[in-house]
Amino acid sequence: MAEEVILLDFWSSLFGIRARIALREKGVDFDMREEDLLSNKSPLLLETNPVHKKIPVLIHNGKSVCESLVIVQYINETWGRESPLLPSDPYQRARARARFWADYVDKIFPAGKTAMFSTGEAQKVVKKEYIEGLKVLEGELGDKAYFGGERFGYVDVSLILFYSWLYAVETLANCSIGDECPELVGWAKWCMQRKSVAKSLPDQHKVYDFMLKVRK
Ligand code: GS8
Repeated sequence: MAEEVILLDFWSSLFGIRARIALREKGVDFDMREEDLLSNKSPLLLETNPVHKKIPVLIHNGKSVCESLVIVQYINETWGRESPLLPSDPYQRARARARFWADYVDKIFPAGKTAMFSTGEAQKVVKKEYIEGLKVLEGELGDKAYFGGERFGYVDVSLILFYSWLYAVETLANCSIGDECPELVGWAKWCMQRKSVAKSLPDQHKVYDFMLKVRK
């Protein structure tokens, strides 16, 4: 029986990006369904994610999985075991390289978002918080090609979303992440060489135009 894989998504969604990349890394064909998040969420979204009512939702042969990091783990365990996104050692999987850092990304990201939508002193504070968080990640990356070493994996999938917002954050929050975190931006450009990433990240200028509209 052919598999049915549906991703409820929204083109500029940071979290949708994670699911898209993981599916493409594993070579899974999927039907990406664009949701109207502002005014008309589909009955399928409300039914499959009744708690948060948010995208992304992965529906695999009728069974739904919510929350982007949970979705990436599900994809990793379901398809392409010969090309894992997470290490096989439980300690490495939990703390040292993977889940801890993916969780850290989710903790610092709201500051980047707030920096685009605030002004004055408040903006200075969140901008500093965001850039400091990115610097911590840059330190963890060190001189490795990817967060897990030689292999593109879970933390890369979790963090690369920051690159699609780079231009918007730099312009709206008046800062240069490229100057502050050159190694991290270099890593992002390196990740963009992968088809799975290039195909899944929205254009930075399109995201900026969208953020301007949202800001208004
Ligand atoms: C966040 C999903 C989310 O915020 C995850 O999947 O990792 N922790 C979750 N989704 C947003 C779109 S992306 O900005 C969403 O669906 N928003 C609609 C709403 O809040 O009504």
